[in-house]
Amino acid sequence: SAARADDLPKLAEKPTYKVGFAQTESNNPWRLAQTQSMKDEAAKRGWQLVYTDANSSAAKQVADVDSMIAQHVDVIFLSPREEKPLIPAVMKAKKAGIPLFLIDRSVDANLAKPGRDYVSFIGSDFVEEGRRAGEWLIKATNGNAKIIELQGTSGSSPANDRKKGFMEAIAKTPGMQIVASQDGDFTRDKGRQVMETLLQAHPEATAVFAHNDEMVLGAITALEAAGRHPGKDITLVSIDGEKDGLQAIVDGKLGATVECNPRFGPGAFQAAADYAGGKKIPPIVVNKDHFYDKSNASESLAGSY
Ligand code: GYE
Repeated sequence: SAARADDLPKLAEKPTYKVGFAQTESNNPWRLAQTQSMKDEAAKRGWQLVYTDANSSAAKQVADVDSMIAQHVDVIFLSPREEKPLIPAVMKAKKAGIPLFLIDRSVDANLAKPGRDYVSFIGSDFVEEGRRAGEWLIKATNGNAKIIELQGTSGSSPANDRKKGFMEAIAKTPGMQIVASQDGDFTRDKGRQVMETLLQAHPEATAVFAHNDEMVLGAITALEAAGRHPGKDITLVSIDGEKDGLQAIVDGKLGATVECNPRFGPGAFQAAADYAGGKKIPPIVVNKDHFYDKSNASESLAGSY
């Protein structure tokens, strides 16, 4: 489109590239699998990878992108921790003439647009993931549940959109009620702590919707410590499909998890190569996600992370 030709930085065709990957944190298996996938693909292609880890700080992540710009990387792959604080990073890369791809998480669409301010967003449809979790929970509970929701990092696109999709799914079923909802920052220990507190306030809870597996695993620990029986007297659903999540399904504690695939390397690097070759990159590239429950969790364990 004209917008691309006029506004977006170009990428020359070269035998090899120096690419930046600005990771948000490394405190869970999903993040580690994503980083590994990016490193593996860089090695496979013989491209140089400038890797940074923002250690759960949006401010550090902005500084990390600054340093990539200063190092004149050819391309930046950014997994923005939160939707608004990473806007400056996107805009500075554009101004510096470095094409940037958002991978896995997105930024506020009112403030920066794919195809105009950055090349493309590559990742899952988080609204759809939340919707699928909600639809599964309606079936599993016959449309009657008092739900505790453990939200992902506040201000992040997966937290915002998973909540949105879940709410849409349960909206037309009056028996589905969210009794409490709190930020567990996508981590296992925060999930455990938040669940412990919310359970004391809401012992009547019969279901948990966690925005990722790590938090649901923390919730299972809290529930068991409180004498509850996950999978028996309370129904749990989450998102990701990491190894420990699949194992919790096999163990009968977690009901289901919607896959969110962390293996971005091949698709992200190919998108950059295509972009250099002058191919038109769609502004949004949606990953296909599977779904895990007791019918397939066991056979999926071997390939998980
Ligand atoms: O679900 C979670 C991770 O951004 C989609 O972030 C990703 C989420 C993923 O920490 O486990």
